[in-house]
Amino acid sequence: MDGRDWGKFLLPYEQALEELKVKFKTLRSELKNREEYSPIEFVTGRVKRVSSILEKAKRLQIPLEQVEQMEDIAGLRIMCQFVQDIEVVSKLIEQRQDMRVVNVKDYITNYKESGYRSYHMIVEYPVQTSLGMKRVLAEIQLRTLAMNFWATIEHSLNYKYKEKLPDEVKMRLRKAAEAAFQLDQEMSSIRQEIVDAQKMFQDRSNLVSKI
Ligand code: 0O2
Repeated sequence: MDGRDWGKFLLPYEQALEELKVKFKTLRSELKNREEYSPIEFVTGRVKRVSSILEKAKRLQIPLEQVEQMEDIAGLRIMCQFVQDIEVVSKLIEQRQDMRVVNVKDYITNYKESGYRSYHMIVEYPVQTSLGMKRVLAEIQLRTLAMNFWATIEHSLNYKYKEKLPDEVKMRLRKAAEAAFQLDQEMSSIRQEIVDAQKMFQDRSNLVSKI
Protein backbone atom coordinates (compact mmCIF):
# COMPACT_ATOMS: atom_id res chain seq x y z
CA MET A 1 0.00 0.00 0.00
CA ASP A 2 1.31 3.48 -0.78
CA GLY A 3 -0.08 5.28 2.28
CA ARG A 4 -2.55 7.37 0.27
CA ASP A 5 -6.09 7.64 1.61
CA TRP A 6 -7.80 6.52 -1.60
CA GLY A 7 -11.29 6.97 -0.15
CA LYS A 8 -10.64 10.71 0.36
CA PHE A 9 -8.69 11.05 -2.90
CA LEU A 10 -11.64 9.70 -4.90
CA LEU A 11 -14.28 11.96 -3.27
CA PRO A 12 -14.05 14.82 -5.84
CA TYR A 13 -14.15 12.27 -8.69
CA GLU A 14 -17.29 10.69 -7.24
CA GLN A 15 -18.86 14.12 -6.86
CA ALA A 16 -17.87 15.13 -10.41
CA LEU A 17 -19.35 11.93 -11.80
CA GLU A 18 -22.66 12.32 -9.95
CA GLU A 19 -22.97 15.92 -11.17
CA LEU A 20 -22.09 15.03 -14.75
CA LYS A 21 -24.61 12.17 -14.80
CA VAL A 22 -27.38 14.51 -13.62
CA LYS A 23 -26.37 17.17 -16.17
CA PHE A 24 -26.41 14.84 -19.16
CA LYS A 25 -29.60 13.08 -18.08
CA THR A 26 -31.20 16.52 -17.77
CA LEU A 27 -29.88 17.48 -21.21
CA ARG A 28 -31.48 14.31 -22.56
CA SER A 29 -34.92 15.14 -21.20
CA GLU A 30 -34.61 18.79 -22.22
CA LEU A 31 -33.84 17.78 -25.83
CA LYS A 32 -36.65 15.22 -25.84
CA ASN A 33 -39.11 17.91 -24.78
CA ARG A 34 -37.71 20.66 -26.98
CA GLU A 35 -36.88 18.74 -30.17
CA GLU A 36 -38.96 15.57 -29.65
CA TYR A 37 -35.76 13.62 -30.28
CA SER A 38 -32.66 13.29 -28.13
CA PRO A 39 -29.27 12.28 -29.54
CA ILE A 40 -28.59 10.87 -26.05
CA GLU A 41 -30.15 7.45 -25.45
CA PHE A 42 -28.83 6.83 -21.93
CA VAL A 43 -25.99 7.76 -19.60
CA THR A 44 -23.89 5.66 -17.22
CA GLY A 45 -20.70 6.23 -15.30
CA ARG A 46 -18.14 4.76 -12.96
CA VAL A 47 -15.21 5.82 -10.83
CA LYS A 48 -12.19 3.67 -11.65
CA ARG A 49 -11.38 1.00 -9.10
CA VAL A 50 -8.21 1.63 -7.04
CA SER A 51 -6.66 -1.63 -8.31
CA SER A 52 -7.31 -0.47 -11.87
CA ILE A 53 -5.80 2.99 -11.15
CA LEU A 54 -2.67 1.37 -9.70
CA GLU A 55 -2.35 -1.03 -12.64
CA LYS A 56 -2.72 1.77 -15.20
CA ALA A 57 -0.31 4.06 -13.31
CA LYS A 58 2.27 1.28 -13.38
CA ARG A 59 1.69 0.52 -17.07
CA LEU A 60 1.90 4.18 -18.11
CA GLN A 61 4.70 4.91 -15.58
CA ILE A 62 2.71 7.67 -13.88
CA PRO A 63 4.19 8.37 -10.41
CA LEU A 64 1.48 8.03 -7.75
CA GLU A 65 1.98 11.69 -6.69
CA GLN A 66 0.90 12.63 -10.24
CA VAL A 67 -1.97 10.16 -10.53
CA GLU A 68 -4.36 13.13 -11.03
CA GLN A 69 -2.99 13.29 -14.61
CA MET A 70 -4.84 10.04 -15.33
CA GLU A 71 -7.68 11.04 -17.60
CA ASP A 72 -10.25 8.34 -16.87
CA ILE A 73 -10.50 8.11 -13.06
CA ALA A 74 -13.99 9.57 -13.48
CA GLY A 75 -15.61 7.98 -16.54
CA LEU A 76 -18.94 8.97 -18.03
CA ARG A 77 -20.49 7.00 -20.88
CA ILE A 78 -23.09 8.49 -23.19
CA MET A 79 -24.93 6.09 -25.48
CA CYS A 80 -26.41 7.29 -28.76
CA GLN A 81 -28.68 5.56 -31.26
CA PHE A 82 -26.79 6.70 -34.35
CA VAL A 83 -23.21 7.57 -35.27
CA GLN A 84 -24.42 11.04 -36.40
CA ASP A 85 -25.70 11.67 -32.85
CA ILE A 86 -22.16 11.33 -31.50
CA GLU A 87 -21.11 14.40 -33.46
CA VAL A 88 -24.16 16.33 -32.24
CA VAL A 89 -23.42 15.46 -28.58
CA SER A 90 -19.70 16.21 -28.94
CA LYS A 91 -20.56 19.70 -30.27
CA LEU A 92 -22.92 20.27 -27.33
CA ILE A 93 -20.11 19.29 -24.95
CA GLU A 94 -17.63 21.62 -26.68
CA GLN A 95 -20.06 24.55 -26.29
CA ARG A 96 -20.67 24.06 -22.57
CA GLN A 97 -19.46 26.67 -20.08
CA ASP A 98 -19.28 24.32 -17.10
CA MET A 99 -16.49 22.08 -18.45
CA ARG A 100 -13.47 22.49 -20.72
CA VAL A 101 -12.47 19.92 -23.32
CA VAL A 102 -8.74 19.27 -22.97
CA ASN A 103 -8.27 16.25 -25.22
CA VAL A 104 -10.15 14.12 -27.74
CA LYS A 105 -9.43 10.51 -28.77
CA ASP A 106 -11.33 9.50 -31.87
CA TYR A 107 -11.41 5.71 -31.74
CA ILE A 108 -14.21 5.71 -34.32
CA THR A 109 -12.09 6.97 -37.20
CA ASN A 110 -8.96 5.35 -35.75
CA TYR A 111 -10.45 2.23 -34.22
CA LYS A 112 -8.25 0.13 -31.96
CA GLU A 113 -6.60 -3.11 -33.02
CA SER A 114 -9.02 -4.98 -30.77
CA GLY A 115 -11.90 -3.57 -32.87
CA TYR A 116 -12.87 -1.05 -30.16
CA ARG A 117 -14.78 2.02 -31.39
CA SER A 118 -15.85 5.04 -29.30
CA TYR A 119 -15.28 8.79 -29.22
CA HIS A 120 -13.49 9.87 -26.03
CA MET A 121 -13.54 13.46 -24.80
CA ILE A 122 -11.41 14.41 -21.82
CA VAL A 123 -12.87 17.34 -19.92
CA GLU A 124 -11.66 19.41 -17.02
CA TYR A 125 -14.53 19.85 -14.61
CA PRO A 126 -14.56 22.10 -11.50
CA VAL A 127 -16.17 20.60 -8.39
CA GLN A 128 -17.05 22.69 -5.36
CA THR A 129 -15.88 20.75 -2.30
CA SER A 130 -15.85 21.69 1.37
CA LEU A 131 -12.14 22.46 0.89
CA GLY A 132 -12.82 24.80 -2.04
CA MET A 133 -12.92 24.38 -5.80
CA LYS A 134 -11.04 21.45 -7.34
CA ARG A 135 -10.62 20.82 -11.05
CA VAL A 136 -10.69 17.13 -11.96
CA LEU A 137 -10.31 15.36 -15.28
CA ALA A 138 -13.16 13.17 -16.50
CA GLU A 139 -13.37 10.99 -19.59
CA ILE A 140 -16.64 11.14 -21.51
CA GLN A 141 -17.03 8.14 -23.83
CA LEU A 142 -19.55 8.63 -26.64
CA ARG A 143 -20.75 5.41 -28.27
CA THR A 144 -23.57 4.03 -30.34
CA LEU A 145 -25.66 1.23 -28.82
CA ALA A 146 -23.91 -1.24 -31.17
CA MET A 147 -20.44 -0.03 -30.12
CA ASN A 148 -21.48 -0.32 -26.49
CA PHE A 149 -22.81 -3.86 -26.98
CA TRP A 150 -19.49 -4.92 -28.48
CA ALA A 151 -17.32 -3.12 -25.88
CA THR A 152 -19.31 -4.58 -22.96
CA ILE A 153 -18.90 -8.14 -24.25
CA GLU A 154 -15.21 -7.63 -25.07
CA HIS A 155 -14.55 -6.08 -21.65
CA SER A 156 -16.07 -9.04 -19.83
CA LEU A 157 -14.17 -11.53 -22.01
CA ASN A 158 -10.93 -9.69 -21.27
CA TYR A 159 -11.79 -9.88 -17.59
CA LYS A 160 -12.44 -13.62 -17.89
CA TYR A 161 -9.17 -14.28 -19.75
CA LYS A 162 -7.22 -11.73 -17.66
CA GLU A 163 -6.29 -9.67 -20.77
CA LYS A 164 -4.83 -12.76 -22.50
CA LEU A 165 -7.54 -13.49 -25.05
CA PRO A 166 -6.88 -16.55 -27.25
CA ASP A 167 -6.14 -15.58 -30.89
CA GLU A 168 -9.32 -17.32 -32.08
CA VAL A 169 -11.47 -15.21 -29.71
CA LYS A 170 -9.60 -12.04 -30.72
CA MET A 171 -10.27 -12.77 -34.37
CA ARG A 172 -13.96 -13.41 -33.74
CA LEU A 173 -14.21 -10.20 -31.76
CA ARG A 174 -12.63 -8.22 -34.60
CA LYS A 175 -15.21 -9.73 -36.97
CA ALA A 176 -18.00 -8.92 -34.53
CA ALA A 177 -16.72 -5.31 -34.28
CA GLU A 178 -16.90 -5.05 -38.05
CA ALA A 179 -20.46 -6.45 -38.01
CA ALA A 180 -21.45 -3.89 -35.35
CA PHE A 181 -19.94 -1.16 -37.53
CA GLN A 182 -21.95 -2.40 -40.54
CA LEU A 183 -25.10 -2.37 -38.39
CA ASP A 184 -24.40 1.26 -37.46
CA GLN A 185 -23.93 2.11 -41.13
CA GLU A 186 -27.23 0.45 -42.10
CA MET A 187 -29.12 2.14 -39.26
CA SER A 188 -27.59 5.50 -40.22
CA SER A 189 -28.92 5.13 -43.74
CA ILE A 190 -32.51 4.77 -42.46
CA ARG A 191 -32.03 7.19 -39.54
CA GLN A 192 -34.70 9.68 -40.62
CA GLU A 193 -37.34 6.92 -41.00
CA ILE A 194 -36.56 5.63 -37.50
CA VAL A 195 -36.49 9.12 -35.92
CA ASP A 196 -39.88 10.00 -37.49
CA ALA A 197 -41.38 6.73 -36.24
CA GLN A 198 -40.06 7.36 -32.73
CA LYS A 199 -41.46 10.90 -32.73
CA MET A 200 -44.89 9.55 -33.74
CA PHE A 201 -44.70 6.99 -30.96
CA GLN A 202 -43.66 9.69 -28.47
CA ASP A 203 -46.55 11.96 -29.56
CA ARG A 204 -49.03 9.10 -29.13
CA SER A 205 -47.74 8.24 -25.62
CA ASN A 206 -47.92 11.94 -24.64
CA LEU A 207 -51.52 12.05 -25.88
CA VAL A 208 -52.50 8.88 -24.00
CA SER A 209 -50.91 10.15 -20.77
CA LYS A 210 -52.94 13.40 -21.05
CA ILE A 211 -56.28 11.56 -21.47
P1 0O2 B 1 -12.05 0.28 -16.12
O1 0O2 B 1 -13.46 0.68 -16.10
O2 0O2 B 1 -11.21 0.90 -15.09
O3 0O2 B 1 -11.86 -1.21 -16.26
P2 0O2 B 1 -5.71 2.02 -22.19
O4 0O2 B 1 -4.26 2.29 -22.43
O5 0O2 B 1 -6.34 0.98 -23.09
O6 0O2 B 1 -6.09 1.83 -20.74
P3 0O2 B 1 -6.27 4.38 -23.60
O7 0O2 B 1 -5.90 3.85 -24.93
O8 0O2 B 1 -5.47 5.51 -23.04
O9 0O2 B 1 -6.42 3.29 -22.50
O10 0O2 B 1 -7.75 4.71 -23.65
P4 0O2 B 1 -8.51 5.65 -22.67
O11 0O2 B 1 -9.03 6.76 -23.50
O12 0O2 B 1 -7.73 6.00 -21.46
O13 0O2 B 1 -9.69 4.78 -22.23
C1 0O2 B 1 -9.61 3.67 -21.45
C2 0O2 B 1 -11.03 3.18 -21.38
O14 0O2 B 1 -11.54 3.11 -22.72
C3 0O2 B 1 -11.15 1.78 -20.87
O15 0O2 B 1 -11.32 1.80 -19.52
C4 0O2 B 1 -12.40 1.26 -21.54
O16 0O2 B 1 -13.55 1.78 -20.94
C5 0O2 B 1 -12.26 1.90 -22.90
N1 0O2 B 1 -11.46 1.07 -23.79
C6 0O2 B 1 -10.31 1.42 -24.40
N2 0O2 B 1 -9.89 0.43 -25.20
C7 0O2 B 1 -10.79 -0.57 -25.11
C8 0O2 B 1 -10.91 -1.87 -25.73
O17 0O2 B 1 -10.09 -2.33 -26.54
N3 0O2 B 1 -11.98 -2.60 -25.36
C9 0O2 B 1 -12.92 -2.15 -24.49
N4 0O2 B 1 -13.95 -2.96 -24.19
N5 0O2 B 1 -12.84 -0.94 -23.90
C10 0O2 B 1 -11.79 -0.17 -24.20
P5 0O2 B 1 -10.85 0.56 -18.66
O18 0O2 B 1 -9.38 0.64 -18.50
O19 0O2 B 1 -11.43 -0.68 -19.21
O20 0O2 B 1 -11.54 0.97 -17.39
